Amino acid sequence: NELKDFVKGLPKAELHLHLEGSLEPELMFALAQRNAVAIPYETVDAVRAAYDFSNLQDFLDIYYAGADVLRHERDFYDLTMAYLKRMAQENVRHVEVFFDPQTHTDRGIAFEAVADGILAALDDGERDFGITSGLILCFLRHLSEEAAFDVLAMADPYLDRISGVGLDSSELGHPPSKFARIFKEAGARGLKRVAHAGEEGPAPYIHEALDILHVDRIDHGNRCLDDPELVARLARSGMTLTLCPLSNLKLCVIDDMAHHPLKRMMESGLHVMVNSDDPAYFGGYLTDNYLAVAQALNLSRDDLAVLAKNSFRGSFLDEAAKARHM
Ligand code: ES4
Ligand code: ZN
Repeated sequence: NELKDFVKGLPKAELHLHLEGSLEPELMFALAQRNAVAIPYETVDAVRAAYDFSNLQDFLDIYYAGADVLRHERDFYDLTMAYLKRMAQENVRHVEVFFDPQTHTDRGIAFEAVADGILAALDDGERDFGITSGLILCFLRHLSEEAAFDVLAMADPYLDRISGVGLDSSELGHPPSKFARIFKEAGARGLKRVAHAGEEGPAPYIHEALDILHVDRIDHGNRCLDDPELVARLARSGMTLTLCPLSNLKLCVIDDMAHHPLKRMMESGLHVMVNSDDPAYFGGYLTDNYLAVAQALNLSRDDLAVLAKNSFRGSFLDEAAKARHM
């Protein structure tokens, strides 16, 4: 329909996408066969039926299990290329994608196989589709800060190809302050810093991400609305919040898309933008996420254009490149 064509046609960037969360059941089956890995599902439909979550941890358990089919450099290449192909069809011009190296290195997969596969696909995605990209290395917050230092050491030879570090996985009980030293080290090495905060965790976790981790963006950040002073601070500083509407619905962060805070956040002067988070698990890619909030919150075309502009404004592109997209 018309609105769908409008959103599809808007030049967009995606800044909150976990590559492992773009693993479609079809590719999971193909890789399971190629690598002779057993998976606990009979059919693609059975996989999709299992994607029924009541909170973040429910999802994470299934997401980490699914990643077990990723074994070789080529698997990471295929995963990344499938995502980029899809983005090319939706007029996505720039992506900054997350990967979770610990999910793989802890299973005995070499960091190099993961990074080389992803980076080769990102290069080919720019060559074939003109999609520019950044790669963000996420630390798993349910693991120790010491383990995060180990993964940063493995990434050392790749740091010129990594834009920044992030923080993801189980939020409650694992506040940003747990990672103060590793984020300081990452900053000293010239890396950008982002962190999931205020998805399930409370507003003080967003304060910690700002004051202790010195983040350049907040991933999710929904819960800032509990703290009006925090909202004012985020608005004043022009901090980008990477919202993920379908994710919030699937993980029961909201009970109905009509209750999604995106519109209230825009009205409060927050720099929000739209993302898909883990599209293979949450039932939609970037355009689907724009459409879900557009319909549920009655967004105007101007609102949607602002969201698309914010997606470039909040990116790590240089100012000249941003200007070309906006
Ligand atoms: C994630 Cl939605 C979400 N939250 C936290 N960590 C994650 N890793 C992948 N998706
Ligand atoms: Zn996320």
